[in-house]
Amino acid sequence: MNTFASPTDAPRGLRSRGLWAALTLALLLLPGLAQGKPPAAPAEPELVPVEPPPPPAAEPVLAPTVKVGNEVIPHEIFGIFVMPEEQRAIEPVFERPGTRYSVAISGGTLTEDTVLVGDEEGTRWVWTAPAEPGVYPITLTRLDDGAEVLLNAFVMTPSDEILDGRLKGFRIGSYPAKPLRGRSIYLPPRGFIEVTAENRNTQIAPHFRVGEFVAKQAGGYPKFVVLRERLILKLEMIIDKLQEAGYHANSLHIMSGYRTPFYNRAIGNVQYSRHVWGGAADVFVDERPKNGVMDDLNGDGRVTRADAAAIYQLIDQLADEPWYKPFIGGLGLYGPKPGVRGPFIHVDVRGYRARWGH
Ligand SMILES: [Ca+2]
Ligand SMILES: [Zn+2]
Repeated sequence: MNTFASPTDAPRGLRSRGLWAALTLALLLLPGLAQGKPPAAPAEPELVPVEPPPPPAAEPVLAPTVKVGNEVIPHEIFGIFVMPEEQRAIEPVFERPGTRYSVAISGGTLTEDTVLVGDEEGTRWVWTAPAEPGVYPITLTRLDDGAEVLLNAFVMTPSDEILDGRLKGFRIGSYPAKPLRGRSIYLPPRGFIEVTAENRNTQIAPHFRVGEFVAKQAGGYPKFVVLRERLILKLEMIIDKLQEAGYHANSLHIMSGYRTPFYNRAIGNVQYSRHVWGGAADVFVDERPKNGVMDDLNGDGRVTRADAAAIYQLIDQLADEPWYKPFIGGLGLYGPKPGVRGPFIHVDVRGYRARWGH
């Protein structure tokens, strides 16, 4: 029938007339069809040489998953935060036994150990950070296929260099002397990541750069931040889950990441906010359009509290998953303040469940 079909842009009347003529012709030529008999076998299709089908798209080469210290890092680029001369074990995990790797460092020292992975021998490295603060990239390469993990290791500035509440002139303020309910996650940080005009765009995850987490307080570089690796892992996981759920989210806008005690007090926030310990972020999706406020995630034509609730619910639903355990923490829902800001959610990795605003 295709051969009789009119161009689809023909006026409707013309098209139907063409179709009608074709049907009439078919009935005249194929009386068997009109009488309900099976139609004659169609002629052999003409054999034309065909191009061989294209090979299936090559499987993307997945970066090795590595465990660094206590964190499992399923990303090809990530930031780690250590004190001067602190040691961190680096170990490929969930990999085929017998897989071989090489590790390249740009500072500090590296030792290599043989460890048992199941019945097979695997390798574990221990990196000792240099004494001098700065960024020291570490590359782990899987020798079979050349797939790499880049760890941007930040050696932090020790907190004992704070003088009168300032680090190199940047206002930190003072941390509460007593940790909240004696919990160690509320002890003053041991060190601070120095963020400069040169290193602020250093990636600490596929979707995040270190400079995005700097407190929005006055003053130039250098600035300092405190960040927990697990928070960054959680933010990446949230992007994954948003995409799995079908939302258009290739990033999360960090509205507020780290807050110095000085800044946190200035904005009148509670003293024991997880932002002050680098374990919290206030985020929203800002891509369509990129305009500084949350997108219309749920597609109802408006940007409201319901758009933040979409992210909130998605994260809340993960709470019972066994793999989610390391990410347990606080989750807060905030509606828009017209003329001030749009809706957003707060997430943190405090280690125990907290919910508000929903
Ligand atoms: Ca909406
Ligand atoms: Zn927050």
